[in-house]
Order: sequence, then C-alpha cells, then structure tokens
Amino acid sequence: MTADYEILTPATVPAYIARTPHLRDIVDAATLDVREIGDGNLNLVFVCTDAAGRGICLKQSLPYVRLVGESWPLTPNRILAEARGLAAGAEHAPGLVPDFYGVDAETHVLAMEYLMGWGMFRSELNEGHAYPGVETKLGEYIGRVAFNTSYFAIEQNDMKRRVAEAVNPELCRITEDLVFTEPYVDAERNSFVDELQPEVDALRADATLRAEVGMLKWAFMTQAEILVHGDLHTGSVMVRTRDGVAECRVIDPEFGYYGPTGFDLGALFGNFLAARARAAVLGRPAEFQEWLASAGPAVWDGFATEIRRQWPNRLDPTWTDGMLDEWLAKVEVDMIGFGGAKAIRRIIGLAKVSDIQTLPPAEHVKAATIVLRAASRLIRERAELRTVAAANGVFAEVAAEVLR
Ligand code: SR1
Ligand code: MG
Repeated sequence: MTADYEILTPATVPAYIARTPHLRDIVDAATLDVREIGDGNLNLVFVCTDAAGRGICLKQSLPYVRLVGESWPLTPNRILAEARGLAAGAEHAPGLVPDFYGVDAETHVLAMEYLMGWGMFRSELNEGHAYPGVETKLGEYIGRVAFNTSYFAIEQNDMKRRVAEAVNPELCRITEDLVFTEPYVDAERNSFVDELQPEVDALRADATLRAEVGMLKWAFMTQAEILVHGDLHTGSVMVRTRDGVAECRVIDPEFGYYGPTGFDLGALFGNFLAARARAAVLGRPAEFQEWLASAGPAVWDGFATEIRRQWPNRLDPTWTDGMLDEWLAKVEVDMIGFGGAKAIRRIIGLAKVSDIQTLPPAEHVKAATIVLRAASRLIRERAELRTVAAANGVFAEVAAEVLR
C-alpha cells in the first residue's frame, strides 16, 4: 500500500520542521542533524539536533507494518492513539513520559522530546545493567494513568465517550492475533527453532492452558477499564542514571485503548521473564539476577501504592475499601496471566525479543524453554498463586529444572 501523504526522510525533515508552526521554534531547522533510528516493528523515528544542542524526536507512522512491508497495511492513524497516550501520561504521570510537542494528523507525524543519551531498557537489561527503582516508577506510571482514566476518576457519561473515542481496532487486532491466538495454533507467522517443537506441542496440547488463554483474550477484548498503553514491554521504556538515581520515560503508546488494568502490568512482568531467562542462562551476577527478580513485585507495589494513595479521590462511594482490596487482588492475578501470555508470544509468534534472539544457540533453547514452561504455569496457576511475588517462585523452580 503506497502512502497518500509525504513520507519523511532525514533530508526532508528540516523543511518539514521549518514549515510546521508548532515545531519550528523548538529547534533551528537550518542547522539540523537528522538520523532515522526506528528499529521497532512499525514506524519511522527521526532524532534531530541543532547546532545549539537542542533536540527533537519525530515519529511518523507508515501505512503498513514496517517489519513485514507493504503487504500488511495498517492504519497510520495509530499515531493519534500514541498522541492520546502521551498526553494522558503528561497529564497524570508528568516526568514519566517524554515531553509531547503535538501531532500532525495529516502527515501522521508526532513530535516529542529527544531523550538524548538515554538507553532502551531492554538493551540495558541485555547488557546486564541494573536500574534500581525504575520498576517502582513504572508501576506508579501505570497506577497514575489507570486511576485517572477510569470510572474511579471520570464521570460516567464522559467515560463512555472516552472509551468510544479511543477504540483502536486494527492495533488491538494485532494483539488479539499475535498474543492470544497464533502461538497456540500452527499459524504462518510463527517461527521457532526445531529444538523447541516439543515445548510448543506441549502448550498446544494443554487444554487448561488454552482455556485460560481464551479467558485472557476475552478480558482483553471486553474489559474497557482504563486507558492502557497497550504495548508496555521493556522496549517501550527509556532509562538513564543521573546523579546516582535511575530514571525512566515510557514511550510508544500507539496500541492504546480502554482495556484491562492488568494488561500493561503483565506486559512488563512478561518481558522481565525473558530478561530473567537471559540473565540465568548467561550466568549474570547474582546481584543483577536478584534485582531482576524483584522487578515484577516492585512494579506491582508501585502500582498498588499509587492506587491506594488516590483512592480517597474516587467519585463513587459505592466503591468501598473492601471493594478496593478485591479489585486489586483481581488485577494482580490478571497481571500474572497477561505476563505469561506476553512472554509466550515473544518466543513462538511474530515479533520476537532480543533478550532471547541474540543468545547463542544452546542458551537460546534453554532460555526459551524456561520462558515457555514458566509462562504456561503462570497462566494456569495464576488464581492459586495470587501474587506476583509467588509467581516469581514458579520462575525459580522452572529455571532450576531446565538448567540442572
Ligand atoms: C506487527 S506488530 C508486532 C508487534 O510489534 C509491536 O511492538 C507489538 O508488540 C506488536 O505485537
Ligand atoms: Mg512499539
């Protein structure tokens, strides 16, 4: 599918910025150095710096999936979902998202702060670099956006209008297919090394697992609770350490829509499973592995603390403190389940993760096996496990069994 709008290149970005009123004062277009750095699955990303050292980052959605090519058309209006997510982050979780400079609905270009010198969380974890404290902040980010985009804080009629405005069917369909359906059937877009075939066969033959994944997919499709990020893996988080303090910024909410509260929490947890498997097979220092193990529970604590902090501001007294305890317990179980589903898709389905893909062959198989077995148990046993901390025990058991 060819675009019916101008697709930017590093050579045309300066002129684009110069003619765009909401961008031209942020940097000096005449002295701009521009690089296209998009390494994700969908979009173009341009980072620009001017002679005075000022920066800007432009993201342009293509009318197709970059990873696959023009044979897979995809609405470029996804950039509006991203704008909605960044604006919500800026409003409710300032300091945890990049500064948002606006979106151009005609060219499908979004402008934001260039996080110069920051690293992608996934790449940093792959290198064995710890960012203590970032996990709690990520939980806080989810809690802040969750509370303030839910019925807890939004008037009922307004909430329904917001849910309707934020529908994101094409992007949700990708998640429905790639996360909840394809890994469990013989789909064309799946791929994995032959050594994993018995593990994959076991998942597909497991009727309990299949039923539970069906329940998670049902929740994803029907449970319009909060404005979720929709793709909150460790590649959607930028990190740095400044003055000894680890900082993070959440990026890329183009899969955003109103969905289940546990979904983003689970996305992080599921990606930590991949990072932990990598660290385990590479024999990273115990201190790093222990910090990684604590990351899932810390995300949960950051989230739950934030929700409890805001609880007195809820709009409806029908929601008692007892209801809050029950609601949080359900969200934590959902987090474990979605975490498992998000981990499994990265091993079997389209769009894999470097944590596992860049390992040498023998370690790749071991790490992928750990992820598949642990994630499968998390999905099946999540109701009994109840807490993310308890779910960590499953990972430890499985890792010991595979690496024995
Ligand atoms: C076709 S898009 C594949 C994946 O890339 C994005 O980052 C999402 O995770 C999506 O599932
Ligand atoms: Mg993304």
